[in-house]
Amino acid sequence: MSLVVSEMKNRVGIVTLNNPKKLNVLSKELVDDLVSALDQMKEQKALCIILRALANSKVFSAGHDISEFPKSGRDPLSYGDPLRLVIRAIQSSPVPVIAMVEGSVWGGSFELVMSCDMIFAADSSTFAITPVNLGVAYNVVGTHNLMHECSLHIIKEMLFTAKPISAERALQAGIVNRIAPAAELEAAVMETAEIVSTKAPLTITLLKEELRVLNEASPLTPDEFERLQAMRRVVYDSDDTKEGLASFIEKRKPVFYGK
Ligand code: YXS
Repeated sequence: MSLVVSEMKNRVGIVTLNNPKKLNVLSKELVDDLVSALDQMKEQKALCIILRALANSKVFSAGHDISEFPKSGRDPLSYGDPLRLVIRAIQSSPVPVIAMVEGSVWGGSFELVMSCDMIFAADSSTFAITPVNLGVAYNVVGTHNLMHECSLHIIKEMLFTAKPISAERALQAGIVNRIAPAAELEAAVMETAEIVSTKAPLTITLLKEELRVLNEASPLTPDEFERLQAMRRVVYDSDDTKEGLASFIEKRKPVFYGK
């Protein structure tokens, strides 16, 4: 049974994360189903896509499936890994993807909703990005994706504390487009999605791709990239990474020693 449910309403595609038992963790299995659902939407010529969880979800997604992290010594977020695949699938979708957020958003699923073209959130939702809780060597493209969407100070606060921020703060920070009471959220998102689906699709696809390419343009030299990769290797090879992942599994607070 697919961990993602999709349906079409007129020319709007609705893709629902449907693994509440596992808090919609971005496991390889769920990501494979999510990428297939996005491909299906393309075949069915959806003109706008809504990405959501089940109604009244307490947790939108608990982020990367921690049990799928490599034990150690391997890049946990390399180009072909599930989180990277699904982020690129959303960014390269030819039509706008609107994240409709209810519940708490954690870790890689924060980057997932940030990679969407718009974010509409229930006023009770929260957002957290948590590599510092686990000692994860977040990857360069992922960090680049996060820094565009709001002020560096806000994203540094979120990254360095791993503390969730409220929907209200996310709205003030320009992270989300709109917040609404959960009961009114679906109607607000559908209204926008339906408007988008009546506009010139070729122009929308062109604008989305122009904005993606311009947004991602960065004067990063190959030498600088490799220097950052070397820094990442020190992290993902570290005892701290092992401690972060073990502490989560053992349900205790991690103790990091910076090595
Ligand atoms: O004890 P059991 O076997 O029932 O399992 C528990 C949790 O271990 C499990 N679980 C997860 N398993 C794998 N990957 C996860 N991300 C994950 N999150 C939770 O689900 C079962 C129920 O969890 P529990 O008891 O904590 O539920 P709760 O309702 O009390 O709390 C829900 C959460 C989401 C607030 C809590 O589970 C939580 O804080 N989860 C971790 C959220 C998180 O830090 N995610 C980031 C994952 S790493 C990632 O996405 C990025 C790579 S990064 O690290 O860089 O941000």
